[in-house]
Amino acid sequence: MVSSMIHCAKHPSGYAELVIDRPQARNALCVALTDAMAQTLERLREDSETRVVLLRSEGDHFAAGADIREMLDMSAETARATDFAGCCVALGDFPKPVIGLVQGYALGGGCELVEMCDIVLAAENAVFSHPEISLGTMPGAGGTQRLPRLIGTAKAMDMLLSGHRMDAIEAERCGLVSRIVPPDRLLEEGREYASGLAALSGTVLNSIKKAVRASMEMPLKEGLKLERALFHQTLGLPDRQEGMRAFTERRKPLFNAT
Ligand code: CO8
Repeated sequence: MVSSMIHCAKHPSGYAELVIDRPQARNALCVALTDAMAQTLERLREDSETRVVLLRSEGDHFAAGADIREMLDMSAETARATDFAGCCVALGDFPKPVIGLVQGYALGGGCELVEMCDIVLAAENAVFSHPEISLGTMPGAGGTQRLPRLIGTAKAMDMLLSGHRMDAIEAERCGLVSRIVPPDRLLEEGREYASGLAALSGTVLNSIKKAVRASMEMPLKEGLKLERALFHQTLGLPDRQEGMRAFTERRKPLFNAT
């Protein structure tokens, strides 16, 4: 059953808006919420009408991390048995582009969700931090693995070991954020961005995402091989024919027609 803490609305232009809605607890990521998010993402993964996901939160803050009250008495055995934090794989492995909109705090598990997004639009008041160390724990949904790949070891160590809070400007400068926007423009800019991407070829968007993600894991030679294979594949796509034909006919291409 999908929880009321997660909403999903499909937009006719081809993107889905996935909303974390638990502002009274600063969008803390309790298990019911992350399970619902995983279930929704599984659906969107298979949904041919959804080419892009826009992930955002209600309220003044993106997400204050895992639910500390829920974790208070959790034993290591329970965490292992329930694969606690494993549900975030659904976002980390999502094959279509994900745009994250961040306002206010993105802390701990909230910052890890941001690290799983492909494009991050941050409001000027966004703050990113990994305070797990101050609670006597550590990231469990990819923070120690994705963050250094995104911003480099020096900056990642600074955040992860000390809990250093990064503002939007620092986060953009070091590569955690794609663009900074005024808080009152965040949603509009996000929707425009999502509509723009959704009008492009879904198949090719996914191939680009796959190739860029592979660059974080593969040696250069293997990554280049993968890129070439995916590039060659695009030559057989109706979308590629449409894109190039539209260019020669001086009109706007109409992608995703098949
Ligand atoms: N968990 C549970 N409840 C929370 C959390 C949280 N992480 N954050 C805020 N809340 C609750 C508060 O308990 C409070 O509830 P109530 O009104 O019932 O007392 C309500 O939200 C409002 O909180 P504040 O009064 O503290 O609100 P402020 O606006 O003053 O402060 C902050 C907002 C700065 C976000 C502050 O609440 C805070 O520091 N929260 C904790 C942040 C944190 O330490 N996060 C790390 C958690 S550990 C983690 O994320 C490990 C990740 C592991 C994998 C994750 C898989 C999903």
